[in-house]
Amino acid sequence: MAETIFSKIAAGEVAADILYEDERAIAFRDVNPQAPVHLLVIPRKAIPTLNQVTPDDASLIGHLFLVAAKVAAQEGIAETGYRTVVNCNAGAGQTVYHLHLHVLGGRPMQWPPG
Ligand code: IU
Repeated sequence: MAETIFSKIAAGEVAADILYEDERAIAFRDVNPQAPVHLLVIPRKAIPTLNQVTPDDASLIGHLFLVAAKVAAQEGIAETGYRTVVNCNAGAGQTVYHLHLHVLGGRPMQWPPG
């Protein structure tokens, strides 16, 4: 599978502003934030998009959401509210083909998203 910038961050080969990491996931600040708080939660496992997630990944995907909630609380946005987003493929705006969960907060969110 093609290496991405996120697999390099996961391997420690590229620096990122990391807020949390464990054996399965890493959370770091997005370099081009779309909200006052904009974090990304990625699995260490290189999965290109949500379409390649299998039933064997179910626990991992749940873990990503637990990490998202943890870092949202750390950043002080848990109570006011935040949004989690997974863009799947180009039509949804995916640009990095390593599965990631966006965590956005610190401002009012609009619905529907653009
Ligand atoms: P997307 O869902 O694939 O569009 O999200 C990719 C995100 O990764 C996007 O918000 C970028 O700003 C962010 N990002 C990053 O944080 N660090 C990087 O080195 C690169 C992209 I390339």
